[in-house]
Amino acid sequence: MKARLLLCLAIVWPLFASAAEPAALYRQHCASCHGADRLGGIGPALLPQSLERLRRPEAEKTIRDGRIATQMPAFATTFDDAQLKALADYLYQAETPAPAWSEADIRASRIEHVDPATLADHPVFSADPLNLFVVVESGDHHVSILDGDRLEPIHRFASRYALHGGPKFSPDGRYVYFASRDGWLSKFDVWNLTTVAEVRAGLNTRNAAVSGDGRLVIVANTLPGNLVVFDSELRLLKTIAATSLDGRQSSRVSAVYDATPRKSFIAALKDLPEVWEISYDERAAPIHDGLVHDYRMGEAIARPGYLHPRRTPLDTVLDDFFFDQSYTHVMGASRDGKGQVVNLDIRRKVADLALPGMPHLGSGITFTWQGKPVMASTNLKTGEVSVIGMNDWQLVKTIPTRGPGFFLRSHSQSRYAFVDSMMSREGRNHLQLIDKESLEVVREFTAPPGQTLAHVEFTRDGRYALASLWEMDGALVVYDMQTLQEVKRLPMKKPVGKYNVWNKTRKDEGTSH
Ligand code: DHE
Repeated sequence: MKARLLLCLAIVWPLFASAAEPAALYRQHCASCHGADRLGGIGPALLPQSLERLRRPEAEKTIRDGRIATQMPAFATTFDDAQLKALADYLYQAETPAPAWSEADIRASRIEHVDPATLADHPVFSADPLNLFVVVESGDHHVSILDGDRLEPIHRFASRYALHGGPKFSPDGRYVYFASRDGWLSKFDVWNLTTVAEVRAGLNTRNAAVSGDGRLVIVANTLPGNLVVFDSELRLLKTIAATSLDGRQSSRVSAVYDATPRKSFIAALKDLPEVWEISYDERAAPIHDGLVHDYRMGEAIARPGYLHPRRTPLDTVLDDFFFDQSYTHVMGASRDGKGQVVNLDIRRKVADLALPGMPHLGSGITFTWQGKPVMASTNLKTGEVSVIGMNDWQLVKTIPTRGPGFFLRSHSQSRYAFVDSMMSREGRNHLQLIDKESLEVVREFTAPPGQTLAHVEFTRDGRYALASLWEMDGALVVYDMQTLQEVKRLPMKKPVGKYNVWNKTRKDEGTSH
């Protein structure tokens, strides 16, 4: 009898041990850097939402081998294979209940690195402050500032872990705001080349937007599902929960963008088919928390009110979207490939869009073709660029490309647009040049097989285009847009994106806003 009991214990015990082990391993080896609650510390957050971009084998490799140029050590000799796998499993499991990030947490996280009163009110360098480039280097989580005339770096600094999306500028180009996937919002003073303040707006963030007057910054979060509004010093003004009208269903936020001519932010929700317009026009009703109740009871529907969402119901959710140049229409798409046009004035869908696959739409462009305004977008599933007329929303042309692409980029002064093939199985090493008049691919730039060439931004005059050789020992590759020849290379650590101050603050039609 005793022998049978021991045998049972021998079989069952390892199950208990392995169930308890990963959490204990995490506490012992990971918590000091990544936080006891997995919300991050000097290392990034280790929640399933934060790890969405990291494939399981990559996560295991990182635990085993560490990460070069960071403080993440290698645990190959600390954990055996079973422990390593169990720990990786544990990291991909959601915490229940889901971790919270309250207004008090947001306020407590704010860091003021510099007293703004001590900063110069003019650039501390001689380069044209409106022709600078901000380059996000995800290889070692740094940002470089380039002089756009000399095409040389003038400054480099460490950023938060995993910045994502385009950084957003104040209208005069002096400040730039970065959002990290872990929810950190950083304000950098470009004129003084210094980070001024930071705040953690959420635990998992989609993107950020700056109001047209530069007075407000808004962050769209997926964890918790909300929008968080700050003043330009990153002091919390308001959180807006992304919930249904009756408050019963909550959602993640897909993205938020500024619509300067409307004096509002436009947001879409990932789990609710609604577009929100959040007015920052001070002539709208003042902030008054009671309005939330008024709103829910239907009273405020015709009057959005300052910083209160006005909802436009849709048939399907929007995962991402962008605008026509007048900001009357939102052109959006859902993950299942349903494109639609929403008129923000009459507040309903006015057309379907022929966009196959889910576009990385924030990277769509608009231009004039044969006297007509058109939009163009890649999509993440098929190798083609769709060009659609914005008068009748009909497909003008489908341009076949090397493979599914992420980014489309042009400039109002250039007849060309660049498209990559980042999602192609055959290779991500081609950038193709589309002639905006003939709507044909007219040229190709190629990196060695196995490398990635993607994401372009033009200088303020459209004369040069800077592309990313998206490798750890990568580079910015500069093309002369008159001769279409490579003229320069600047070494960079996986430069994911670059943003020209002039193009962004003037909202050039060829770039993202
Ligand atoms: Fe992005 C912008 C969504 C994956 C690099 N990406 C954006 C924006 C959105 C978005 C909504 C616009 C935000 C803005 O600028 O305000 N991205 C998504 C996704 O839904 C998707 C497919 C899955 C996800 O994990 O979120 C996704 N994005 C990626 C990547 O895998 C990329 C290539 C590498 C990375 O850094 O994660 C990537 N996204 C970028 C970049 C921009 C961006 C470089 C800014 C483009 C610009 O020129 O403005």
